[in-house]
Amino acid sequence: MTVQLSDIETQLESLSQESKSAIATANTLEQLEQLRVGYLGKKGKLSQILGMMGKLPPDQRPKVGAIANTVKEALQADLEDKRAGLQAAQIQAKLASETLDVTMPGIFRPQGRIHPLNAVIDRALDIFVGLGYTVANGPEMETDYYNFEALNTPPDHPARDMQDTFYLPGGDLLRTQTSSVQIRYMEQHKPPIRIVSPGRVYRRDTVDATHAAVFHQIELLAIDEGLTFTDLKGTIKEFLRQMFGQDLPIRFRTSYFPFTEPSAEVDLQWNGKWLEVLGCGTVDPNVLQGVGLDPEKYTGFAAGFGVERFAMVLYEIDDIRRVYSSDLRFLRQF
Ligand code: 2NL
Repeated sequence: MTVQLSDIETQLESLSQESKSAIATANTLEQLEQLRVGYLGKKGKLSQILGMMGKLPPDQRPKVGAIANTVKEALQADLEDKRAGLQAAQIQAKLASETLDVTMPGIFRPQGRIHPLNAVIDRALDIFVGLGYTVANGPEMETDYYNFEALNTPPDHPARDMQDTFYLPGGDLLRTQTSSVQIRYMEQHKPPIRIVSPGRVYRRDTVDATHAAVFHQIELLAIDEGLTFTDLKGTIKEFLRQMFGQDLPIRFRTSYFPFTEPSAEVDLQWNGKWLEVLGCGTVDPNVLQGVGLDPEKYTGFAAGFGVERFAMVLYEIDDIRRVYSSDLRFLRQF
């Protein structure tokens, strides 16, 4: 079979046409590479056509060679143009997909928040730590000794009544105050002592708007040589000033606790009314003696207050039961 020059020319022409439109419609770099192999590869269409050149008379070969070269160069140029175009488009698409629109509205994420009781505890502890106090914790289940006896509370004291205290089978009880923690601390540490004890306490109160059977108390205790009632007054005044964010009028009223002598209750003027906010006093010598401290050498002061009461005053909460309701409509207000 003979090969005509015009046949090869026609084939080269149609290869040129066909490749142009094929390259134009390629959508990906992978497709383009397949086209390159198909046209320009070792077994590609161009090679196949050139293979027929050997069957031409020698004088006709240079002309075909020249045309083939032109077709090849045009093909390479088209492939390169398309490759550059596809690559640019790929980068554009990547950039577009990764664009961050900083003006878009944010996504709402419901946030947890600090419970009002914890907010009061955190604030109070921060203030006392700022005054040099250490936080001390202890058990909620106590013996009669740590809850009452070591606190100079006689066996016939009404606080020991079954009506007021949760007794456990076996004679232990749920602590009615965190003073028990402070007795334990004094047994383990030498003065100077400055501690603050937050925690849950238990009373057999009838639950109403201002009483709960389980509530929270913070007590502070300072023991050192030469501490006076004046130190207590200054400490309480500074604590209340920081707690309420302003210097409110306060007054100390004589009171009685088995574990302090003298004892006082502190009132604070708030929205035109006197509110009782804490109890305090000079540590009774019997309490010091009980933990092995010489009352002739050491003196101390102590105070205690209810966290719920502070929360109710600070956040204007009308019913203590709301504080434990876990009602999000209530808790979200703080
Ligand atoms: C209140 C106020 C108070 C204390 C707690 C205390 C602790 C030790 C020694 C002496 Cl270890 N006192 N704590 C003192 C005064 C008041 O709490 O109204 N309690 C019934």
